[in-house]
Amino acid sequence: MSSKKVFAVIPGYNVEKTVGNVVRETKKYVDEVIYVDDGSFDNSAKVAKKEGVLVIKYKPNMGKGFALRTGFKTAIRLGADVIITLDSDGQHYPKYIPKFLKILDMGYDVVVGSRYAGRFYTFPRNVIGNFGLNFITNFLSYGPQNLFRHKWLGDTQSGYRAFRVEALKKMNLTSNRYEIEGELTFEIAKNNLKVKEIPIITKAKIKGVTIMDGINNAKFLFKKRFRL
Ligand SMILES: Nc1nc2c(ncn2[C@@H]2O[C@H](COP(=O)(O)OP(=O)(O)O)[C@@H](O)[C@H]2O)c(=O)[nH]1
Ligand SMILES: [Mg+2]
Repeated sequence: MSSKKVFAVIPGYNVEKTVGNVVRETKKYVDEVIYVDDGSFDNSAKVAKKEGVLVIKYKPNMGKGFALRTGFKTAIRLGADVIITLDSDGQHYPKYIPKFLKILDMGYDVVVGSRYAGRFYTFPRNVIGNFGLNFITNFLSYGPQNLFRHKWLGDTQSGYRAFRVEALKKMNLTSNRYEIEGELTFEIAKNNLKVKEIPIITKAKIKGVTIMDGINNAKFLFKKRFRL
């Protein structure tokens, strides 16, 4: 690891079964772990605290986007140079973190873990909804003119990413729930950030965001794009 201070920001909501393992594994690869919990009604926060990581806990439940934004602010205040986000439900394997850091060090602003290995043109194994949301998010973020310039992202909704703090500071993030994934993609495009996708393997979906989350995500970006 370089001399940069690397933080992981991990949001969680009722994840007591998985969060202990996730933060313990993540700690091996970063300087600080921040677990952000808003109103879980199980023992998630206690489990995370037992692992000796920084826990931010508040009520009521505000959503993943709000939790990430809270975590970003705290990490920046504590002197982070790099922030990695990953999920606490066990879908993301922390063992990829060194790879994210290595690529970031090659001069990128953002590294995105892509579940589709960056192969946008092959139809994803997931549902059509996922493909559609990916398409809409790219369209609204990068514009159609960039489709054939290899700018569109293969996975616009990935929760596993690494950011240089200077890049994150340029972003104007406002969303509270799952729209944050699309909004981060939008801000990566708007600020013309140097982004690299790396292939990641994730654990099979346990719960999954709903179609409604997808529609909300698209609606949010549409409003943001056209300043409605
Ligand atoms: N703090 C916080 N974390 C959340 C909230 N909603 C989801 N998360 C976390 O965000 C990650 C992704 O959420 P999940 O529902 O699994 O989304 P999916 O994997 O895209 O289906 C998980 O680690 C969740 O625990 C929330 O309201 N607050
Ligand atoms: Mg999940």
